[in-house]
Amino acid sequence: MLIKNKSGIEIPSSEITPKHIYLNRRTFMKGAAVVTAAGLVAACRPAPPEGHPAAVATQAAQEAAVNIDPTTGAVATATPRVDELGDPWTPYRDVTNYNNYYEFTTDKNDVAKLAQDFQTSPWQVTVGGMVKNPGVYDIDDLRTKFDQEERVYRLRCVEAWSMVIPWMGFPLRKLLEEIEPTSEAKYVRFETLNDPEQMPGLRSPWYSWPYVEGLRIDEAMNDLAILATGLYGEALLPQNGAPVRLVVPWKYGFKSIKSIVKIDLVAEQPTSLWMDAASNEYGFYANVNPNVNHPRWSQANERRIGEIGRRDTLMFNGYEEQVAYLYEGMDLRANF
Ligand SMILES: Nc1nc2c(c(=O)[nH]1)N[C@H]1C(S)=C(S)[C@@H](COP(=O)(O)O)O[C@H]1N2
Ligand SMILES: [Mo]
Repeated sequence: MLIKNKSGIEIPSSEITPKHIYLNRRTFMKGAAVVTAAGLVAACRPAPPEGHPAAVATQAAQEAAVNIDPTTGAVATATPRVDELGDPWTPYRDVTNYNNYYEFTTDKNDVAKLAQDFQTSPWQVTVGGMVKNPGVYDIDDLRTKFDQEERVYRLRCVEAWSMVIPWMGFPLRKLLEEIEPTSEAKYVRFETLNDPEQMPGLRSPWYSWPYVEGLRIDEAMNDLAILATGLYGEALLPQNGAPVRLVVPWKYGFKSIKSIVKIDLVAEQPTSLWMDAASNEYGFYANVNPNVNHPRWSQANERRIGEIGRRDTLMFNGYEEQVAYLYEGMDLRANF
């Protein structure tokens, strides 16, 4: 059965999961990580019969919740493969095969193929504008100068699907501290490579290329904002924005601009590609907010890739505690 929502978008009823079921699933996944860690230590214990809750839990955990060495079956590390809410990492094949990257194509399932020969080396990022120390950073400088850390973040696309992605990268703040914005600088403006030879999507006349995004300086200084150079412990693939892209997990995915070649500190609020394309639909802030709908669809819930059903969308994508201070006193409906 298809259910039409207010804006006329059809959602199969099978995709709508009651809250208590997904909350249970979440608790289950948390438990599953523990079950497996214990279960595999006692490796000789007889396996529970197939279909038995313990067997299901173990299998689910093996697939999603812990690092298993595929050859020996041993737990490779004790790190559970879940985010801080207990949500499992989205499978690598989904993270690397279901992408938005309009410079290549608007078809999410075709980006990986069209981007496979994209040249990400040599690569330089020009950093300037209102800063004391402008410069050109080679991608290798960015990788070696700044300690790379793993950050497991939810990515919520404005189209109402989401993933959990283990990024590798470093806080954007570290770069800003090095280049020292002057007192006139109020925003950070980012630009993606604009190379029609390599990016067939740039032929589309609907967008004003290059892809541009921006953050207010205090947002850019928040520890959650990172420049990512890898995911799942490996270098980024072209479809995910290689060799370096922004990740701002409390904002809709389109703010997380890919394949950056230019970063400028500026005084005026930058106009992003999406604001330019449809200012009534995409604002500068683009904070994930279940209470403010997109003009054409609800933002109240989302489809987590790899899951059946839908889950409630969380304020600031679940990062309210870390970022709400940035917007105190602001009308989030007007500043959407
Ligand atoms: N340059 C550029 N960056 C981009 C996009 C794009 O089309 N071009 N798409 C954005 C959107 S809409 C989303 S949801 C995320 C998707 O990131 P992923 O494919 O790595 O999951 O990238 C964002 N960054
Ligand atoms: Mo998106």
